[in-house]
Formats: sequence, structure tokens, C-alpha cells
Amino acid sequence: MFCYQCEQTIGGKGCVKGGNCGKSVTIANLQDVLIHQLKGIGFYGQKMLDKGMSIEQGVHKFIVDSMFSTLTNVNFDETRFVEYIKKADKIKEDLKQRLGDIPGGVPEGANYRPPEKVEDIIADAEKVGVMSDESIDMDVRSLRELLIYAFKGMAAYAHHALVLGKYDDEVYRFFYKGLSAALDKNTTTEDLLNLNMELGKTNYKCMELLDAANTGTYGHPEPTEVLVTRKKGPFIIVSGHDLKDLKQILEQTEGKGINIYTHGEMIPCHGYPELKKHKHLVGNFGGAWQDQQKEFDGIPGCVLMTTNCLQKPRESYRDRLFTTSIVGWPDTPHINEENGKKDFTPIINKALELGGFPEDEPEKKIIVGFGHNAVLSNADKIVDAVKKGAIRHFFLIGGCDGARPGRNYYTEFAEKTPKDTLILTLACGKYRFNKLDFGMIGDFPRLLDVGQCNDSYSAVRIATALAEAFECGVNELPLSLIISWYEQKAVAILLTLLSLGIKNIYLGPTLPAFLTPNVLQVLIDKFDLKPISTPDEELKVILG
Ligand code: FSO
Ligand code: SF4
Repeated sequence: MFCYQCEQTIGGKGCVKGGNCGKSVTIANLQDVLIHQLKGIGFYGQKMLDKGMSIEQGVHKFIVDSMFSTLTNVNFDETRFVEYIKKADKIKEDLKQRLGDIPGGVPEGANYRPPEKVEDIIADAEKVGVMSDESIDMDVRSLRELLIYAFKGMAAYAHHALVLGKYDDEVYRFFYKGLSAALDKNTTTEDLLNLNMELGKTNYKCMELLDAANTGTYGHPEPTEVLVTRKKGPFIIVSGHDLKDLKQILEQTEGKGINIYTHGEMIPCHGYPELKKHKHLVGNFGGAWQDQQKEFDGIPGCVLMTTNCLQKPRESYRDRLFTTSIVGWPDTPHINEENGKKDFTPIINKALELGGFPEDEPEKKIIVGFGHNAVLSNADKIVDAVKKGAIRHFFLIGGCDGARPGRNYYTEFAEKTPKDTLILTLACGKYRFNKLDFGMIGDFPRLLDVGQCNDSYSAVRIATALAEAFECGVNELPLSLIISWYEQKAVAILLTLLSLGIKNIYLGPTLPAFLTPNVLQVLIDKFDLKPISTPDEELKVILG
């Protein structure tokens, strides 16, 4: 096993004897073999596309879903990965047969066939994993892995859009192109740099698609107060990022006396008209993902994990944790979809049986729901406030939260921003400061929650609209991006921001282990990417 795809990687170098995330050697190896298989599908798929042949939606969906399953904290279930690897083999063989002769030959690796026995598949990771090609140029490996990790992130967004019926052939086509290039030993650093930029642009399209899917189905988020304390009674906590799962749970629990809480990245759901109209969507539970083991310990209710981020469940709540979609933990009840619907009866019955919280906590509320529509419908007022000097600067303090120390930087940064500055935030990193009172600037709360990491598109829309209003480029705006990363969706978003030409991004809490000094230098030279130092230092430089 060798894995360095997330910020939590051991020693800032790589996990080799099991992951800090709870990933076992077996799962890591199976994921490596699966990624190798997907590169093979990419190769044959690209050849088909070159010939003008078409590929079924089912194959696109398989790539997206199985790739998403290898993202950090999504799936830890051996059985599921073995199934994916075997299905990938069938798909690959089918594409190969339909193609017939391939002029120019086939790269080593495209013809890999998984052995019958699971232990032999696991052993094959040695031959196909991240470090299997020891002689390869380190910068090529670095850029190749950057591409693969960003693909995992984009796969998550493509998955969410597809759940709501939205897809874009151009996005899908890029999976074949990029995966195929990642398999080819002749791909150069320059090719890979270009592919990473292309991924950033394609991911922007993918996120736009997801935004259209979410807002088209559930309406545009509106500023909404959310209860962040507990209410008496039976409950289900919905975690992850999937809006459709939440909607189905809300419909199936209507009138049953069960309170529904969002968790982690689901908090922006409270702003969507079609979700918030359900009165039993009562509030948001707990903090960011890395607090879940402590916060779910012995809870008298159920938890549904719809996507990342799942941690190893403690025994005290293992019997009340359910997974769905691509999420998995061994021997944990999983809710499958049948004919486009999920039956949440087991989780509903369990929640009723557990009885819930015995009493109400004293109430506390915060505000969410500042997606691009809500913010930009006030664009005139914002522009006016900037012109009058009431708003001096905008900070986007967003990205993932995480378990390692060093993330207090983001709390401290938010706290130290001057009163005449506006803070936009998104993703789960906001739990470091979203319950603090930042006050108001005129009619606006100083802290505007733009949404999930999945809503980064909204932040870009806001920035480009402001740039248009001020007749300048985004880089000339009084706007600074202070980004925290943890997993691979953040990698895809970072490439999107870079591909849009956005410079001077402050990235932390540490830099990705998979970036070599040379690759990092390219990003610094080309995009003025900056590792974080201290909030005081940054604020001094930014505000002058
Ligand atoms: Fe957080 Fe986890 Fe949304 Fe990530 S929940 S860390 S960027 O997976 O997905 O922000
Ligand atoms: Fe380690 Fe992160 Fe990989 Fe888990 S996902 S094995 S913590 S690098």
C-alpha cells in the first residue's frame, strides 16, 4: 500500500501500513487496482471516441461512481471494491472487443486482467499502484497523481449531478482522455500540466451542471436561519452532500414525529425552498466530519451517510449508522436504490425505537443560504457599499476541515478580519467559525455561507459578477482566497480556480504531499500560489 492522496497522510509523506483515515492495506490495494482498471477503460474508451464510436451512459456512470468510491472517507467495504474491479474488467473487455484492431498498439497495463482470487487481486496492487513504476520521473508521477486525485473530486460532482438527472458528454469524454493519458508511460510533464488545467476547466462545467441540478430541482437557496441545538424527540441525522437523499428522507418521515437534522456539509440544505418547506427539517447537528465519532457516541437516534466523509464507527452507534449510494463500511446496513427510489423504512423504524433526545436544548441559530442567486440579487447594494468604503475587502475562507492540528489558523483568520470586511465561506471548514458572531455591514451579515464545497461554482459566479460590476478582472478585486484542503474534491476545485486564472490563493494547512518541489514551483511561478503562514502575516500583506 502507498497512499498520499489526502492532507492527513502519515508524516506528510504517505500511508504505507494503513491509513490515518482508517483505510486498511487491503482497501488501499483494491482501490489501486480499481484505478488501474479505470485507466484501462479510459484507454479503450478514448480509442472508441477517436473512431467516432459511442459509449453507453452506463459505462460513464460506472467510471464516475467507482472513482468516487476511492475518494477519502467514502468506502471501506472490501466486497464493493472487488465487485467494482470485476465489473471494470467486463466493461474493458467489451470495449476492447468492439474496437477490434488498435493501430499503434496498446500500452502496458491496458490489458491487465484481475485474477480470480481476492488475495491475488490485492497482491497485484504492488504492480499497478502509485509507486509501482519506480523508474518514472518524480514530476511525472506527481502531476499524474494530481490529475487522478482531481478526477476523483470531479467524479463526485458528476455523480451528484447525475443523481438529479444532469450530465454533460463533454465532462464524460474528458474522463477517457485523462485516464488514458495517465496510463501512457510516454505522457510528459507538459502534457500532464495541460491535462490538469483542462481538468480544472472541465470541472468548472461539471460544477455548473451540479448547480443547475440542485437549484433546478430544489430552488435557489435563500438566507435562512438554522437551529444548531437539539430538539426533543426521535431523530435522523443526514450527513454527506446528497440533496436527493435528504429530500426522500424528509418525504418518508413526514408526519411520523421524527426530527431531521443535517450534519456537516448538508447544512446549506436548509436554504433550499423545496427542502426547507418540510417543517421537520429542524436543524443542524454537531460540527465538521472529523468530530463525528465523538458527537455520534451513544446518540439516541440514527445517522445516514450519503457521501463522504465517513469515519470508522464506534460500537456505541454502529447499529444506528446507515450508508447509502457509494458509501460503505463492512457489515453496516446499506440502503439501496430501486427504480429510482430508496426505502428508508429500516432507518425510520430504528429512529422511532431509539426514542431520540429527552429534551430541548436552549436554542441557538445561525444563517445559511447565500448562494450566487441570493448574493447577486443584492449586487447593487454590495457594489455601493464597496464604493462608499463600507466594505473594504472580501475574504473567501473556505474548503475542508480536517483532523490534524493547525486548522485553528482558519478560526483565527476569520476572527482577525477587520469589521469592514466581508467573509464568504463554503465547505466544511466553516465549522471552525460559523457559530461565531461577526456582526453586520449594513443589511448584510459579515459572514455569508455560500454552501457546500459542491457549491464552489457559486463563489466563482459571485467573484466574476463583482469583477464585471467593477469592470476589472477577478485578480484585481479586493478579494482574497484563503483555502483549506483535505481531500480530492478540494484538489479538483483548486485546479478549477487556477484554470480560471485566479492568482494569489493561500493554501493550507499543509501542502499536498504528492506535489514535488518542481511541480509546486511551477504553481507558485504561474499562479502565485501561496502556502499559509500566520493570519497576522497574511492580513498585513493583503490589507497593506
Ligand atoms: Fe468537507 Fe469531507 Fe465537502 Fe470534503 S465534508 S472534507 S472538500 O469531503 O467534501 O467539504
Ligand atoms: Fe492516508 Fe489519506 Fe490515503 Fe487515508 S486517504 S490512506 S489518510 S493518504
